[in-house]
Amino acid sequence: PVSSSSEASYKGTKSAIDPEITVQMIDSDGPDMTKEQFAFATKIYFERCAGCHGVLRKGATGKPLTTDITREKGTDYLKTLITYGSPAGMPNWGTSGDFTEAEIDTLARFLQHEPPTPPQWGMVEMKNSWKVLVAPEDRPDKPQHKRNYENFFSVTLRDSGEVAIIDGDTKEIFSILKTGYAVHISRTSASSRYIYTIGRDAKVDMIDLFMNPPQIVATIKVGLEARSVETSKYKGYEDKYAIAGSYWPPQYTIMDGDTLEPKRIVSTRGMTVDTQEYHPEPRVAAIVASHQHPEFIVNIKETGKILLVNYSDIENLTVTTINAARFLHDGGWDRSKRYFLTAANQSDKIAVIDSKDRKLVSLTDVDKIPHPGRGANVDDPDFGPVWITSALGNDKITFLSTDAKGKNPWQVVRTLHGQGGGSLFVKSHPKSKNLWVDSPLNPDPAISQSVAVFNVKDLDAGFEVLPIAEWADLGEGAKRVVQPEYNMQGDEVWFSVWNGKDQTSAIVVVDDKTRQLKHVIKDERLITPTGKFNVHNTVEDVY
Ligand code: DHE
Repeated sequence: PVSSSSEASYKGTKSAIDPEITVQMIDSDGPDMTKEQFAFATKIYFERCAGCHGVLRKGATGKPLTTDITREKGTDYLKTLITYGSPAGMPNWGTSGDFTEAEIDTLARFLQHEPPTPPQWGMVEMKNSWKVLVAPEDRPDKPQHKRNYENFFSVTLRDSGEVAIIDGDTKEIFSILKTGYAVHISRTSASSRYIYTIGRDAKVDMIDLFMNPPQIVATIKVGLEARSVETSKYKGYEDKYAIAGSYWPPQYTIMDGDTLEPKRIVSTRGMTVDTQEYHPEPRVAAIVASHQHPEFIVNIKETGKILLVNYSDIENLTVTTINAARFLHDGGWDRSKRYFLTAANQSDKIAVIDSKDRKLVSLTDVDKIPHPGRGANVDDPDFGPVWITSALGNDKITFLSTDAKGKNPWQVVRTLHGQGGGSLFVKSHPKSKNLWVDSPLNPDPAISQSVAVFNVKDLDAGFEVLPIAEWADLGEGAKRVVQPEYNMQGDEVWFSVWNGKDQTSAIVVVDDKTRQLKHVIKDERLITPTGKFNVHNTVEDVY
């Protein structure tokens, strides 16, 4: 159901790591190659392969490619695999025309050499990259504008490495700020005042929404490659800390919430949850802030462990390690904000963590490659409170009961069929009866350019399809409709219409009650909008 090219483009985003800074060794045990060929292959590997196979080739969504394996397989076998791909999800880089035969030969040889290793990134590198642009004492003590900043949206402009701060009340772009490379997500401080963004290049930027217009007040690089950032939300620790998780080096960094001064860097290297083998590159995936304790909940992808990092005393850091399953990716809270539900996407499981008692309460089986984003919480007419995920690998929308005292807590109580596979995000709101399901990676443009909406009160009635991209009226391009996000009031849903870098993109605002088009935000500065994070909903974990 998902074309390998769209899935590969999703998983295999070009790495932010500059191949030139890696330690390269052409050792004598691998097949012959020149220095130039080795450098070329390193570059291609980081651009196209590392996302799935890992920088050190230990494997994640893609199979391990360590030299003990690749040397046994040999050059011819590897060339065939790279050329034709595999049903397991390996793209057909040769027959697709992406690489020539000679390039594939170079890659096959390269894989039989030890992997080039990017440098580590510790306190010295962090401090060198850290800048406080406006010191806390020089910042305004109240908003310098009349806008309702709790209803701002921080919008990822992926391919320009920027975020747009859009006023949810007026739909005006208030500010566009240069952030990290292929910036990924935004999270808000507990007070709603600051937005923290993370680039794929591990650059964290801190934006002050009191300023007119909002500006970046501090910045730091916490590694070479990253996806997640979060802030402390527990009572008494509002705005005190920020945390960022890195893919490379595999580590998380706790920073001062006001200035991003790095305080504590913790490596995630260690043993996998199941076979208990050493993994040199366990990447940090989703991070959420606990509401039950002064803790961050940190998903470690390759080891399949969930860490509860207690920030009440960062000099004597307490970390509870919960064994879950490989390969942890994204997740969110149930409506009580006590249980964290997160996808172990290659194991096809949802892990459920009780953040109060600090333990795993369920590892629930679901269908191929769950991908919830933060998920959606609704009241099912038959089963009460449920948390919902859609999937990359099939059209199923899976409901897990979150009624901890009910009959089937954490079990799958309902499965609906949506438009098709290639879904990334679902969304609802406590004030809404709608459940929205996107499908941006579906190979059929009619499906990737529209969205399905279910009536929560009448789930058997099936879904309505809204032609979001058509409403945006953009002309040429892929125009993938991605990531529903509500406004603060819960009466509008915003969608990104994600087009190519040189094409026109838009944000489409739908009236939640009538499901009619309300507004299109079209502006040449809106380059490749993807994720949108409403300040109020992000602070309060409303989804
Ligand atoms: Fe994401 C969340 C990683 C590709 C849009 N993405 C996340 C999170 C992780 C992650 C770990 C959870 C962060 C958290 O909650 O703390 N994403 C990755 C990848 O590793 C991957 C597969 C490939 C890559 O190389 O980056 C990847 N992601 C994408 C995209 O191609 C998307 C669709 C477009 C884009 O902007 O790059 C994309 N990811 C998003 C969005 C969220 C996200 C919008 C937050 C969803 C939310 O509602 O919380």
